[in-house]
Amino acid sequence: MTAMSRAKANTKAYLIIGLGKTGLSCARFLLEQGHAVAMMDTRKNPPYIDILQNELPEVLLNKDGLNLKLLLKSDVIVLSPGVDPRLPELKAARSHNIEVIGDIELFARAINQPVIAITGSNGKSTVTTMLTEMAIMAGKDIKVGGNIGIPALDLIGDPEPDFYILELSSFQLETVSSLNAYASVVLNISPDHLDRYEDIEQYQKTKAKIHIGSGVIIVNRDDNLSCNCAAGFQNKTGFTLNKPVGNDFGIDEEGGVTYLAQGMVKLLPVSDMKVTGEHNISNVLAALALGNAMQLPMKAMLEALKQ
Ligand code: UMA
Repeated sequence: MTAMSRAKANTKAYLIIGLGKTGLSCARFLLEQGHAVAMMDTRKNPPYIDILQNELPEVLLNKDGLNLKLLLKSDVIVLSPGVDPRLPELKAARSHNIEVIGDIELFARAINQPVIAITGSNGKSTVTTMLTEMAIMAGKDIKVGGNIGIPALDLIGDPEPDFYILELSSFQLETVSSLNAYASVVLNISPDHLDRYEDIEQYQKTKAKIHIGSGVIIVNRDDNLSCNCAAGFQNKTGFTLNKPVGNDFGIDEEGGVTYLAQGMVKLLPVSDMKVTGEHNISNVLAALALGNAMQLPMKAMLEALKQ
């Protein structure tokens, strides 16, 4: 079954909240699947209103804030990442057993090919870009999107790529339950977006949702909260700015030269890479660990780093 035809099987009344990039991608996708779609936005002038009215005039848009009566008429509510799921109207909808999901959950349910999922407080766009370059160098057909700019649902089409690579924010992860990424990483966690979460623990638990499933988990051994996210999972590979243990990725030295390394194997002198700076070495190690989980040839990955 293709990604498009699978979703067509069973039509429902969807209410999308937020007419930004994500909301528009959800409306296009759900209409294409034959579902009934309505939209709501708390802004008087949502950014994509003209495109919606020209391209999808059949979609009713309510701009008077969150209207509980309309919310309760829907089968499924799709939240844009900028909308806080703790809003009382959304709590009320959930208490009426209305499913509240986001675009990444819709995406996960529609696709058949593996997803590589990347989150973290810092460096997620850099790692996404590095991994993309490595996969292209290895000759893979990939599609890249998510928080980095292209909404995930805009990546869907036939034929599907070898891999989807998604940069995911904590906002996007709040409404995900069945991503089951082929490989995933929480690069690091520092206090961020704490207006949206009760505390750092809740923020960390939200980030940890990226790992739910049976894929390979990449863990930053130098970051306690990244390690906490991976607790309880078995299939793990680590990265560290220290000497790596087992099959982990890290840094090793010989004859005064610093190398990227996997376990005992020295891969490439750090000075041969285009990128510089300690945080970027950590990003490179994370990208190598993800690429390794994708079975990308090491030679191609290192070539990408040199270029
Ligand atoms: N908004 C309202 N009322 C609404 C809906 C939205 O006031 O009813 C506000 C939000 O609070 C937010 C803004 O409108 O301030 C945009 O929200 P949105 O959810 O409509 O955003 P999109 O245009 O769909 O863009 C989103 C991501 N934006 C956010 O998460 C805020 C984009 O990430 C992402 O590239 C895009 O989806 C495609 O996946 C941007 C971002 O700032 C780059 N991300 C944050 C970050 O990186 O720190 C998380």
